[in-house]
Amino acid sequence: MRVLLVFARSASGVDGPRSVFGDAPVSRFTKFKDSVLQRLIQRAQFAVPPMALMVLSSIEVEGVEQRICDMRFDELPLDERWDLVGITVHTGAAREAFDVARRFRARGTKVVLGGPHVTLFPDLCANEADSLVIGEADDLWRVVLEDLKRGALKARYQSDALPDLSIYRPVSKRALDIKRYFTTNLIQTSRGCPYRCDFCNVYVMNGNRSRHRPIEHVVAEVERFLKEDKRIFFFVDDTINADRAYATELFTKLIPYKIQWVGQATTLLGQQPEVLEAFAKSGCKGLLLGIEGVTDAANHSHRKFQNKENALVRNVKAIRQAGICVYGSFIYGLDGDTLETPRRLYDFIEETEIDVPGINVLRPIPGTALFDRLAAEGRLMFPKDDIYAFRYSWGQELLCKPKNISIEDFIESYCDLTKKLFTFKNAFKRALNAPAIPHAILMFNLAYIQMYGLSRRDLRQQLSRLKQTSPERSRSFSLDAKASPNSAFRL
Ligand code: B12
Ligand code: SF4
Repeated sequence: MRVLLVFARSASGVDGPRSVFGDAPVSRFTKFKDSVLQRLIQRAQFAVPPMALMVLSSIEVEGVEQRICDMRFDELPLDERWDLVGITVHTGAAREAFDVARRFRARGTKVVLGGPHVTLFPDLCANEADSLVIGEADDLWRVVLEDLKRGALKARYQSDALPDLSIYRPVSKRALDIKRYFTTNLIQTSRGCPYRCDFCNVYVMNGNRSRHRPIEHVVAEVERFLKEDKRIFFFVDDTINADRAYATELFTKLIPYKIQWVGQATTLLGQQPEVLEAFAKSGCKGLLLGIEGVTDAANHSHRKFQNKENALVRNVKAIRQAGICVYGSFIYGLDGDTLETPRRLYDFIEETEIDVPGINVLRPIPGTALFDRLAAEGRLMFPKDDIYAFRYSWGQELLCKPKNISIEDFIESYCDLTKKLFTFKNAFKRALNAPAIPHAILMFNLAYIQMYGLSRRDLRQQLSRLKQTSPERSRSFSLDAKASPNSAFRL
């Protein structure tokens, strides 16, 4: 039996930044430059394989052959015969995923959907598939494939408990075209998160505590992966240092393998010397830190309590001093933010010498506590019930009204901040200053000149469209400053 696993690309963002206002007039040169850079950025920067589909295609069932179609690279093989098509559905790319489902179903092929959006909104997905898999599918996928063989596919698969991660489940790369990716060494050591930031839903989908794979399984995976691909490793865990003892033991055991790796950690790492040392010695070259806001007021307004204002600068500096580059992930537009925030973000980035700053706009993902709250407060700028309205982009559109800043001031201050941060001079300065992987730091910063330029163009386009819409619409989005000071932020 032949099973195809599909990863759909999103409308814009890391899968290749494109304007979300495609019909807005731009010069021919800009059009050409955008399309060249879009392809370059997609290939060079973020092209890692979809881990969920690696996991599913590693589950072996006799008589079943599984293939991956990554739509960032491949055309859909619509004319081949498939016994089942499985599609991973992310909320911001649900439109694309459902479109793929419809095209296969129109040809009589059975479709099963899974992934974060299905886990969060099974009822909204039911009409788009023959079968749904709700939640983590490590055990359920085998059941689906066995049922397929028996011709007895069920409408829903869901288990009462989260999968037991202590079971040995080796991840294989056999369904991947290894060469096309930036790296295929993706490893997940844990699932779930002990925190509850209101703009996130990891703790809802994967549980509110960390569950770990046994250390020996992870070490064996590193050893096996190294035989096929010697490139950098990406530990996809959301908070790789959440469990200090586990992280210290795991990465100490990885020291002899002399790998290079990147991952995602909390800022508390700066206060965990033993973990930091194990990370640095085992080849950690860069970490994404979810800093979000630089004040307690901003972070606490979104239930992010683990980042303490008075420790943030020290923690970031400690991590960089250990030889690890920092990708600082910030959010502008948090409820505690004011027009003073861009200057504070800028000063923080200068003081800590963060290697790659990422300035995100607050995005209410459906299914998060933030989404529900903003919907109740009437601050969403898209229809609550339109599941297609929320799409992944690169901060190119404002999706909710900031609490203390008018939309106009917000967009202008965002533009000023990102213009000042992402320049050729800063890109080279950050690369020269980087504690490790200077080429990657340069590449990221250069790509961001283009990507944030696109965001500015699109946000201004959104603003001018908002101003042109009917009086009721612009009044409901309140373009007039409610509580914002008059002085727009200028650097
Ligand atoms: C690694 C990662 C990335 C990487 C790699 C993405 C990639 N190419 O795979 C990078 C950094 C590039 C990235 C980018 C983005 N990401 Co991301 N990312 C993650 C992260 C941390 C881990 C995902 C992962 O690999 N998990 C491991 C696999 C094994 O687990 P899984 O994906 O949950 O899959 C299981 C089940 O869902 C299910 N399943 C999944 N697919 C399918 C399909 C079928 C057919 C079946 C049966 C089952 C099934 O079975 C799997 C095994 O149990 C998650 C957070 C998290 N903890 O999940 C966020 C997460 C997936 N990302 C998210 C977001 C928002 C983004 C971005 C939009 C960020 C941005 N602003 O640009 C982009 C979008 C890119 C894109 N098109 O997907 C959100 C998605 C929310 C949602 N409701 O859809 C998450 C959940 C984080 C969050 N805070 O909410 N991301
Ligand atoms: S943002 Fe990070 S720390 Fe907060 S709940 Fe999500 S995964 Fe956990």
